Amino acid sequence: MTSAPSSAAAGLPPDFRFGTSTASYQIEGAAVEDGKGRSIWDTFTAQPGRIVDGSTGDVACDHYHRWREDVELLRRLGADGYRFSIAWPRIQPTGSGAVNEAGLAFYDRLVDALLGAGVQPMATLYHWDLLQALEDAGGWLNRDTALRFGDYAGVVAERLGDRVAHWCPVNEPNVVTMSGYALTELAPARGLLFGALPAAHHLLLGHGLAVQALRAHASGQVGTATNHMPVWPLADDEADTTAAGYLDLLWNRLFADPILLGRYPDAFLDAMPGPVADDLALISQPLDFYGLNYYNPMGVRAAPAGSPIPFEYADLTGFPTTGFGWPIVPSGLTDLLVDFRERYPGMPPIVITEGGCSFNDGPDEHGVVDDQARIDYLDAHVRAVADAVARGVDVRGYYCWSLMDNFEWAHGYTQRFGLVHVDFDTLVRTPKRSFDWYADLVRQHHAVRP
Ligand code: GCO
Repeated sequence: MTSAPSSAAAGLPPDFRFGTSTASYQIEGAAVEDGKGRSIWDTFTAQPGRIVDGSTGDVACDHYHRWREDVELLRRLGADGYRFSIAWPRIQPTGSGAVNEAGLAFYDRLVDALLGAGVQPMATLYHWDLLQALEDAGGWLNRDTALRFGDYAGVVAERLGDRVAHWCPVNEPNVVTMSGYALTELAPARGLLFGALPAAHHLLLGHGLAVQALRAHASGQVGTATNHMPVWPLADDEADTTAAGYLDLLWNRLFADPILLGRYPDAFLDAMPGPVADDLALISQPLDFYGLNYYNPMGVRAAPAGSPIPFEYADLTGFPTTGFGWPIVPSGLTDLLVDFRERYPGMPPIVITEGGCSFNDGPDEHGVVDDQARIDYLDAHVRAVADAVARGVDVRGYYCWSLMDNFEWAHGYTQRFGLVHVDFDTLVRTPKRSFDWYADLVRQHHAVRP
């Protein structure tokens, strides 16, 4: 049995929640089952060259059929909470109008099973799997998509609002905007550069409309799940520092300021479409928590003269890295949390709604997955949260990405983030040593509760 170092959670508040996160397209499979509509990820993964290993989420972890087994894993883990996402295409197969009862019933059963296992459900309403029918009408560039999203949120809230403990309306609106609409790494791969900015506004408007619907029909806490990174200049010179300031505005402030301050950074205000002032009143409705996904800091350098955008992503050096090549910088999380508290004094409590690492360890000859690197990553980052708490930041939870290995978007099944190993040929689940470590951590933390 792997015993967690008791100091890992030392200093965290007694009611601090430990959980894990997943997302519908990344784990469910059942891509065309029970009336589900076509999503932009069904389209994107069918296009040659989009996914590094040519795979799709058609089967993924087959969670749609194996959800009882996965809930049992969560019960064994002893997690306080489980963050999953609801596939809009299962609820409204055309993106509006008629509701698909089979889709709602799936999540109804899942929520009841989680509660039965003593796990608090945290539901994300949008984790990137937009209806293709809505994308064909402009997707998040079209204000109507935000309005449809608000309607969808109301449908889900009416059905699950009495039992879901925490809600995250939109997962990472910044990643959707930057990687899906400005660039072409993720679906729908529009490559619009600054032409993508209206999508940012409509994703945030969708967040606001969903908050309104949840407040009307649900009893749980409402928050966010935005990816935030400290942006570090590669060189300590004016050019790279200016580039870092610009990317910090674009990646972090453009999405946090509207929600937490009710305004856009001046540099972007004129780029936003529609009745922005009215929209910002919706977008900045009070929240019960601010969900923040942290993996690592981001390096940046100034772009060459004449480039369409004034910065270039750049790999940070001098740090250990994950199997994905991402730098491992726990102090970056502490700094980010302290910075948020200082920038947004009146902000609600923070929950780390995603944090984790990719290491591709598999079962050894004894069937043991010895992923010590993941244990070290999680230990260091839980301690980094405790450091931020010691410096006065109100952090209420840490949700490890991910419960199980799953479909890692454009990287297919080549990157493993799970506490549980999945054999994608047999779909057999094998809890890794990090699963046992995390279970011990949770048990030890529960033991200190009054
Ligand atoms: C994200 C997404 C997850 C990813 C995870 C690892 O943060 O990009 O929410 O779906 O799989 O972060 O990249």
